[in-house]
Amino acid sequence: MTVTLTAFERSPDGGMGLARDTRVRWALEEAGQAYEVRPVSFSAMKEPAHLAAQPFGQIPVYQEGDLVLFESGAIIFHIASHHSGLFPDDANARARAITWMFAALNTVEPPILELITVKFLEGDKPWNKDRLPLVFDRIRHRLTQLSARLGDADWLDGAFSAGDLLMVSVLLRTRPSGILNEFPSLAAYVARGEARPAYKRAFAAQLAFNTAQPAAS
Ligand SMILES: N[C@@H](CCC(=O)N[C@@H](CS)C(=O)NCC(=O)O)C(=O)O
Repeated sequence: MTVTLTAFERSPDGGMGLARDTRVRWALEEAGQAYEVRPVSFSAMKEPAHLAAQPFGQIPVYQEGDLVLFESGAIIFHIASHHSGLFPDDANARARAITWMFAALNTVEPPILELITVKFLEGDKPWNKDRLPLVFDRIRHRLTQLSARLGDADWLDGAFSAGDLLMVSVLLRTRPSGILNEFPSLAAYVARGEARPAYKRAFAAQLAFNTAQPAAS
């Protein structure tokens, strides 16, 4: 069945791979599932047709026949559940991989998103210079804990899983800040994720897509 992924017509990051369609592309590549991409403009994202699929007017949206999904975590859970390679066979190990998916999205990503908000949406606010160091400290705290848990292992719990895919994707969003350089083991963990052939294909595809589109007006 054809899988269609809705992505930014032109990502604001210009193809750095930080928009959330990249993590879904990566999961699809790991799963060996071909997909098509449907571009959506910022204005069309807020129109009823898109809101029917994504109630918050965002990307990504995943379509597979009659099934329409939003939320990158739920989409990757669905892909991992229906293909091999992203969840371990053992039931307990699978439950732990799912735990890491939630940890990536619920515990590690929120302070990273705060940084993006502070930098890009609240940059002109008078309190911005006081808030920025607090947000950096919250990220540092989480990265210290994550780094302690990872230790010198390659992946968070045995073999690479959807938990690592989401954790690496979330950590990549800190790259413009440079904060990952303070955590060499996490930087190496992210580099291992980026070195996976499936990630490379996903990154190249989103880059080609974002650089091929005409500039947004
Ligand atoms: N929790 C959602 C977040 C989706 C999200 O924030 N998407 C961003 C792009 S990465 C977006 O569409 N932003 C535009 C907007 O919110 O108007 C998910 O994981 O899919």
